[in-house]
Amino acid sequence: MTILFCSDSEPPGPWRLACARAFPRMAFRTWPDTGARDEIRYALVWQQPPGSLAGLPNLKAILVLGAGVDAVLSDAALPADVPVLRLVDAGLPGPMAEYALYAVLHFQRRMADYFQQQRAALWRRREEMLARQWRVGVMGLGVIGATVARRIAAQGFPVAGWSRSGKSVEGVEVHAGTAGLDPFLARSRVLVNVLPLTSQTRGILGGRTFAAMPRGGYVVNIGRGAHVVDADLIAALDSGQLAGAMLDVFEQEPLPVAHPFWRHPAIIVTPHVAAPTLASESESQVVENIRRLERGEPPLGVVDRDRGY
Ligand code: NDP
Ligand code: OXD
Repeated sequence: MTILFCSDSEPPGPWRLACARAFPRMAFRTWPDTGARDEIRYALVWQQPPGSLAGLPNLKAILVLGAGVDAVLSDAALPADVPVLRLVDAGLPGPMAEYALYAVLHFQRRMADYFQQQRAALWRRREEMLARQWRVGVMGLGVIGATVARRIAAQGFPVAGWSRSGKSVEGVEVHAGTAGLDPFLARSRVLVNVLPLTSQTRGILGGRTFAAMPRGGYVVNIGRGAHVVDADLIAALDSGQLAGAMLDVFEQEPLPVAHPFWRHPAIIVTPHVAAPTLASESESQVVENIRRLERGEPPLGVVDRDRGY
């Protein structure tokens, strides 16, 4: 019985150790060194090479080493009848909330202006608004989005959230579905995106959304790069409809050197670091899922492939 590690970007070392500890009788292989393909029962994947999961006749589950499954599901050769399991929580919500809170405070406390003033040795106080006057909107109220919304609300910001179902989150004003989007955007001075990337959410951070926000708003994207229509974001910043953006994820990663986001004065770029997956935080969930499957029990974090998340 073999566990296959398939990733174009992550090192296998920590997962090799975790699997050796939990499943000493299973072999651990790293793609493309698959060994006998009919021995492979489980695939641990993150940005797998396209086609790498095809032709594995006894594969029982695809365990994604992250919360977002868009890259895995976009593989045309993904076996149709094998369950895809994602990480749920696994230490990700806390760091995501810290990143989002930092972004909100950075904008609210006018830090970009003060960084610039310091370079000119300029002592000048800027008008500031209290947290309670600074409305934040969180798109996506899942395991991560709900934590992001609660943490920002706990600092005194009025927070609203938007999701498909409109499930409630304590201390957060909730809006749901297509009908709830415009009222949600109209009240959100800062928009924090924590949606999964699906056919419904691709390009959601585009001109229409920015125009529905209050003038001079801010965007924080920690979902996926393809949520943003890059040209629309630059146009909204250049026209003053938006005042700033902090972006952690990009349609192409690493962000190409020539991309205009790197040099735009109102954009802060970080290299997909809001919440890296740490084996120490997530291995127990991966191990538990393999154990469940070995015992014939239902696994956790099953992705609904039709919904795309
Ligand atoms: P969940 O699946 O738990 O939550 C997804 C949320 O989005 C749910 O509230 C869901 O609504 C909502 N949603 C999905 N589709 C729509 C839609 N069409 N309209 C409105 N709401 C929608 O995901 P997680 O919270 O675990 O993760 C969210 C995303 O964060 C990941 O998919 C990944 O892309 C990103 N991420 C980024 C990281 C980084 O380092 N930058 C790290 C980790 C994750 P409902 O509740 O009704 O189902
Ligand atoms: C994830 C990520 O989806 O790291 O877990 O982006």
